[in-house]
Parts: sequence; C-alpha cells; structure tokens
Amino acid sequence: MSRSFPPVSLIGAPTDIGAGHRGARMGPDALRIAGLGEALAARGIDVIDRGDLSGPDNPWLPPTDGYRHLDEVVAWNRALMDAVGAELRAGRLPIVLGGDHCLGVGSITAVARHCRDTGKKLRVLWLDAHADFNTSDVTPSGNVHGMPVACLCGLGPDALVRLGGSAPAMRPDEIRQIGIRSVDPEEKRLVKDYGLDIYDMRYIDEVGMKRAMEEALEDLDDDTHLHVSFDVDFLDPSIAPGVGTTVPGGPNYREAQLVMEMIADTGRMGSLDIVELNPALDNHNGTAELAVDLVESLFGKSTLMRD
Ligand code: Z70
Ligand code: MN
Ligand code: MN
Ligand code: MN
Repeated sequence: MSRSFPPVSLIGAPTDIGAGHRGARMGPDALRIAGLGEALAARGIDVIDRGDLSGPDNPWLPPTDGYRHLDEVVAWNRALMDAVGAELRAGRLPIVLGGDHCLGVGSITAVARHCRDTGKKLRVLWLDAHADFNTSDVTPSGNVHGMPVACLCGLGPDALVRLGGSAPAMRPDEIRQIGIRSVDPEEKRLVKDYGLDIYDMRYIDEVGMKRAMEEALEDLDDDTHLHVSFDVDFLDPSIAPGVGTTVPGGPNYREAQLVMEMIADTGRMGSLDIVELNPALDNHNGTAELAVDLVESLFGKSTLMRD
C-alpha cells in the first residue's frame, strides 16, 4: 500500500433524535455487522472500536418552536463533540457511526476546533441528497437533521451554534456539497444568501462526477484537514434503500465509488461521518454493506491498481 492512513477510531452514536423516521439508531451495529472494522483492519489500518456513546431516548414528540427534541439533540451532540475531539487530539481519525445527520453539528464543531488549535485549514465535503440548511422558521418538519449545515454556519439555536464555545464553527466557504437534489423552497433562498458551493445533481449530470469532484477538491494543500460527512441518502435509492428519506436521481454505484476514490487520492481525509443509515428500512443489511464497500474505497482500496 503506497498510502498510509492514521489510526482510526470508530465512535457509535446510536440515535435518531433528529430524524423523521425511527431506525437510524440501529446504524452503528448495522455497520459493524457489515464488517466495517474488519474491512479497515484488513487494509492494514490500526482500528479501535470505542463502542457506543449514550444519550437520551427519542421521545418522539411533535416540534416545539420549530424544533423536535432540541434538548436531546444538544445532549447527543455534546457527547459526540467531546468524543471526536479526544480522538483528534490523540492523532487518530474518528469515524462517526450514526445516527442521523443532526450529529454533523457535534462532529464538525470538534473538527473545526481542532483545526483552529493546530493551525490547519478546514474543508468539509457534504455528500447528501439534501442541503440540510433549514432553520426553525422555515423547516417543513422541525427535524434537526435538516438543519446541521445552517447551525455550523451560525444560523440556528444558540445551544447548537455555540456548542463548541466560539461561533460559528465554520464559514460557508469551507464546505462543498455534492449530490444535492432536494432543497425546500425557503431553504433555497438561505443557501443562496449564504453563498454555499453546491454541486447538485443537475450540475453533476451536465459536467460529470469527475469534474464536479475536481472542483470540490480544488485548493487542498498539506495544511488542510478534510472532513467527509457521508449521508447515505446521497446514493441513488436503487442501490441504497436503507435510509429514512430516499430521493430519486442520486449517484449510481460507479459515480459513488469515483467520489470516494478521488477523496482517497487527496490523502487529506482526517475525519468521517457515516449517517442516516436506517436498518429498519434496509434489505438484508445491503445498504450497510454498500456503505462499508465505499468506505474501503475512501481508504484507498479501489485505487490499488494505480499505485
Ligand atoms: C427536509 C427537512 C432530511 C435527511 C431528510 C429533509 C431533511 N429538508 N435530511 N433526510 N437526511 O425536513 O428539513
Ligand atoms: Mn443529511
Ligand atoms: Mn440527506
Ligand atoms: Mn432522513
């Protein structure tokens, strides 16, 4: 293997506290059962499974003031921020096993703080069908998994925006979103106002995944920490049915592999979230197995022939 990866720590965050369907809480075990840890170890990577974080149960209540379960969302994200921060300080690459995408707030807040402390630049790649840029005023659902990018950019409830102390955790110009094909009407206005760099499916259809990814990965240098936030609903539902919110017209198997291979080629990935996998909606754990297959490519598997 020509590329070497830092030691990896798996952190389970078994919750669907921010989601619109129950079941993402089973994501961590589904990824373990699909062999995530073994697959990375087989590639010569030092892997430790830290087990699961704990946090409040999902009370499954309707929204209050535009948020469902905000206190519980904050508790989970605080625990995750602490766990991810500890791994980064130990020189390890954290892989968050979600859990729904509200967890992106805690994970990326820890990553952003680590970048500030170590003088690194931050680049976030957000692989998703959704922009996740809603606010309590415009959300159609109150589900916080539709809001993490806005919170990280300073737009959201204080308890999430200020989770790491200094706010906002990141600037809109530090994130690139790939695969987007479902954005709510008011959310569209917000992403325009904030100037988010969105490689939506229309753009990917027109220029191809290769060029879209080259643009999204432009200007990475040795001082850049690349965080990958992989919402499994990024993938086309025909290959990944096991998610709460399927949206047709996503990347096919080869396009998804190319995304992962091009990220691996940068050699800059320093942290990863795998979120929104919902085993209750999956078919024989096939979506979890596909996620593991793609993560192997993120860690250099499919590029072996080019070494
Ligand atoms: C919608 C909302 C969302 C994931 C659904 C959906 C958001 N924009 N995100 N599934 N992963 O309710 O805010
Ligand atoms: Mn998402
Ligand atoms: Mn999504
Ligand atoms: Mn969902």
